[in-house]
Amino acid sequence: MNTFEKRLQALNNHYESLVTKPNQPVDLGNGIYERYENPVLTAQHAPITWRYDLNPATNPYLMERFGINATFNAGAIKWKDKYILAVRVEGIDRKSFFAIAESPNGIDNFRFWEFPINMPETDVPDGNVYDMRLVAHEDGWIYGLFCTERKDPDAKIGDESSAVAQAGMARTKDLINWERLPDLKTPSPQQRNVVLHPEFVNGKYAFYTRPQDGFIEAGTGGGIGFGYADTMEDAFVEKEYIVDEKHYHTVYEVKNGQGPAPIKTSLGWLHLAHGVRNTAAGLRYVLYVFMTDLNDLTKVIYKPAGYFIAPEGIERVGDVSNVIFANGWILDDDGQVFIYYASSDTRIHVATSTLDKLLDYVVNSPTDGFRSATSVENIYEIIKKNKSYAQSQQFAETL
Ligand code: M1P
Repeated sequence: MNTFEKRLQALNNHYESLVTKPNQPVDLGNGIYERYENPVLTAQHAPITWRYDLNPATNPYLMERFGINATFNAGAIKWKDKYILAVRVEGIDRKSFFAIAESPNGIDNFRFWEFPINMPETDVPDGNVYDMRLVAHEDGWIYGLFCTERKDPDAKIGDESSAVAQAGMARTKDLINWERLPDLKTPSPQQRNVVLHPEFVNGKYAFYTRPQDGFIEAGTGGGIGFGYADTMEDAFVEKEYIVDEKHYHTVYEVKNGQGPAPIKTSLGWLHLAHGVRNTAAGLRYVLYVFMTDLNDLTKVIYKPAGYFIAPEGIERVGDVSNVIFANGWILDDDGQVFIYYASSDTRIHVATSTLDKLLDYVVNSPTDGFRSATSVENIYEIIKKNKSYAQSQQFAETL
């Protein structure tokens, strides 16, 4: 075996052991969901055939020709019995694109399909595309809504950072061939985290939006918005109703955004969202959960205080540290829920729970009273209930 062949064998062995590594739940957890030992996808999961020219004549040193920097923020769907992620893959050139990865069980053995998604463009080419939400709509299409970012045409000379973010939209029947639709039009100068509601609402398509003034700053915008459009072929949301606002001294004081499309339950629509607060160390992104009314989709009926998932351990470190972001979850027929969350814009993890547990969490967790005193009251409530339960048990023993 020559040097090229030896290196190729080593690369293949390393790759196979990485993608087939079993994943196990870790420690006690909080009873609401379980975290897992390993991320489900990392940059190293990108296929060798994407990264290397495997011809010894044209790549005698078997060098990486196209480096992958990160895999994160994935849309998710159960499709043909497979757990499918539409992954934000970021090259070392900083451009993101989408690629489908599938797993037989949702917690390990994720493998990318042979080719990344070849997403068609509109007349205005995308500078960067990311964070796809996959939705199987009741109209029969699978939609992918994502952020399309382009250089701000009004940026001052020399400003090579300012950008405009809008909601790109595409649809597919096979997750391979995509029909690009015009970008969503809304009253807001910028949009990110736009998500399609899976059902028609009064015969219209419905969208979760995130109006914002600037590329980073929500400004006078912010909050999770909601609006309707007559068609997907030229979708225009005329008015955005704010469903869930930013709020002072919470985990979503700077901005927030809808995660994946909400899950319909007997009690209401279950939402997963991200909230952002400011700290001396920069922005901190966490996930939170809330529920909206089955009949009035703009009405929040349950909302536990604080975060649902925050970065822990190695999750806290990455390209954009202290970030947890999720735009994909899957509800299985048996009630298992797979939450795909990315840490620090670098890698993807799974947390598992059940619909029953998530409903218990969203209904029975204390709400935010927005003051330290109300948080103490919430603890007092729990302690008092525990004392009265303990007394009732002692009483029962004396009978
Ligand atoms: O870097 C953290 C996240 O920042 C953005 O989220 P938001 O739109 O709420 O500011 C997105 O670019 C997201 O991809 C990224 O993970």
